[in-house]
Amino acid sequence: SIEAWYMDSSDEDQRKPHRLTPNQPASMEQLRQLGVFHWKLNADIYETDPELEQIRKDQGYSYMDIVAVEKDTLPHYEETLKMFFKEHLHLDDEIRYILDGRAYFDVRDKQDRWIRISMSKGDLITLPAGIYHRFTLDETNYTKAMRLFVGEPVWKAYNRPADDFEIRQKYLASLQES
Ligand code: KMT
Ligand code: NI
Repeated sequence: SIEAWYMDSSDEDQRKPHRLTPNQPASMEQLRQLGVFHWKLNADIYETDPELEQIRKDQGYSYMDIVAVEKDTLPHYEETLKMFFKEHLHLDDEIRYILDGRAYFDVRDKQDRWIRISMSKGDLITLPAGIYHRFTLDETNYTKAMRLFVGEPVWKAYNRPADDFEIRQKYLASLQES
């Protein structure tokens, strides 16, 4: 499973872990209740991995591309990272598979507290449409991620507040049931 924890509220370097003292872990069950799902795969064989194939088939992830998030290869690196770290939502699920390096995905829990999810090579995560979240590199400053999508990808992000979207209301309603 992946490690996740509640964040402190300090504004210092987003790439630091920002754990509480003492550390307050968030469990996989808590993440599931927020609609966040996780698989651990063998990223060394992603090009031919039957497990990944099966997930893509089952979930309808027809689209995929690969993005390296590092200073020398990602166009508009600083700007893009700033954008990724602004709290936002999407109208579709966000599905990311870490092929190399590390990264953090932060998601809001039901009480609007930040949970930091530590992702490294082999971690595949799905964030539900309508969840407020953000993304950052950690202090190693490098990750390579596969982006998956059902059908033609739509990357548009809506920064918070985006509460009037139907998908946001639908997401909130889904939390009531879990
Ligand atoms: C998003 O919308 O939060 C992202 O795409 C995060 C970066 S994935 C390399
Ligand atoms: Ni996003």
